[in-house]
Amino acid sequence: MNHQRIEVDVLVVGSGPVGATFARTLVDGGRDVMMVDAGPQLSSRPGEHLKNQLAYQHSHERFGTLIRGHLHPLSRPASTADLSDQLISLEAGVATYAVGGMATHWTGVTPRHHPDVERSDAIPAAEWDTLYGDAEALLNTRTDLTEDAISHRLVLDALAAEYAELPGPYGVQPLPMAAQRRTDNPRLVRWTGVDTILGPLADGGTDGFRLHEQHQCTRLVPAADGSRIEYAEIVDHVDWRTLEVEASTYVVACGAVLTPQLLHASGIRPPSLGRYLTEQPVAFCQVLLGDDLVKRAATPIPPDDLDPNVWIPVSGDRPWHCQIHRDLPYDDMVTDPEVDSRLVVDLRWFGLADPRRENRMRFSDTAKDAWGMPEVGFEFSLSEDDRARQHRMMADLRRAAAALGPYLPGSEPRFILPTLPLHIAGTVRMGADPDTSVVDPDSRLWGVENLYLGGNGLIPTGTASNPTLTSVAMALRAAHGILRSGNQPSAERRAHERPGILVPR
Ligand code: KBG
Repeated sequence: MNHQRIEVDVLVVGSGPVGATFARTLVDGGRDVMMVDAGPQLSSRPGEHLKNQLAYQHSHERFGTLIRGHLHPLSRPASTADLSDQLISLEAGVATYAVGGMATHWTGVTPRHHPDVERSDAIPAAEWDTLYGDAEALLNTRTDLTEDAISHRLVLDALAAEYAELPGPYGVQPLPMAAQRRTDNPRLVRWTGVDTILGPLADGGTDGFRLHEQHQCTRLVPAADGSRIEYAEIVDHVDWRTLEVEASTYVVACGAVLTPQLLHASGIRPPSLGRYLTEQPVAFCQVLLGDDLVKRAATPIPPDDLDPNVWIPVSGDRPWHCQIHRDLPYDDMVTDPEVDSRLVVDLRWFGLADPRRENRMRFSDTAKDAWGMPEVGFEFSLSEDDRARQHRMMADLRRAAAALGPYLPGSEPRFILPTLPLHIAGTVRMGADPDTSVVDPDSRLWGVENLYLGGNGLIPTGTASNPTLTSVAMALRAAHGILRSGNQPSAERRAHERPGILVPR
């Protein structure tokens, strides 16, 4: 195998929405950026949403079959024998290895997190509005995607009447979606992918930016005193060679599981690495819109009507996120050809689990996964408080369903064991205390002056809403911080930090 040494300003590991946010911001700020992804590029424009292809626009089933092949198991499946009483299990967690990461197939649901119930105070409260606004612009988040769809209107009105007591900002409303109707053909939707975030960088030919598919970062090599990263080892699976990439700044944004895995593999093991893990329990059912409801529409629902996208946000005494839409079928679902799919609606309620230190990932020092990286496992349970909340959430799901119509036979209310939602967070959490967090409020790893992390793993709080918008907002803040700081840690910061997170290899 050949070896080659490369120098860049910034190395970004991981090309999902968060890695792309760093890349775009840093290139726009004049930095020379190399972005690598272990997975392949699946579309001609890098990281495009695969549902933009006509073949998948109008069939959840066909699209589900396609992306199932892109979901790689993260750990060896545990016996399911003892899972009957669990609202959630992580053993079936999956990751996407592809340029664009999960944005090659995501639902695009991009709500802001509730300021008190969900948001972290690691970032000053006054900054969130601007950060969210910028993140929404980058992701092309909007609330008008399905405004003229008939079933959308029916669902919106029926639920607004049912939940009339909810105050304005927390009442029934359109779901914020990172997607837009095409203007050249409004029957089609352009879903936001990483190509959207990269903007002109996705067209190629931009000085100062290169993106390499099938380039796997296997190790960050720290200096002997652990204070900085000296280079990164990248295995190029296309030309079968190893690159040593020397950068002034390293950004690792390869998901809430693979990011701590890479740190562990590199001997970088702060005390909270992989701990305080959270995931969202999901209550789910499907209904058939009731006859009385459908009769309220002035015209019949056309066969190619877009699906509804309706939201009831998290609020103080309702710590769960509600989305009423259509999405990929779960593994246990079989489509009944006799059912009129225009009338089927999914109700997905996402719950919140409090961060607890004992909920964690484990890394093996002997067993390797398919990528030659330390095999991961999970220890995760819900507290009594978490469980009580989820059962209240389930009762609320039934309330909403009753306002829409009968349950689709076989799809009655139940808790979903993941693979999805895949909203694992907290594993490299942000905070003000190096004992209980992995990165500081600038997203910089405590004690390592040139290593920044990004992604859902940084979210330190229990959350119920989809995390991508928040992670992109946090990445924007971090990237602007890198540009401002010139990446020189202050004497004050150095004094606050302690060495010792580096485990000798
Ligand atoms: O419905 C989606 C949801 O929007 C999401 O964010 C999560 O990742 O997966 C759900 C199930 O497919």
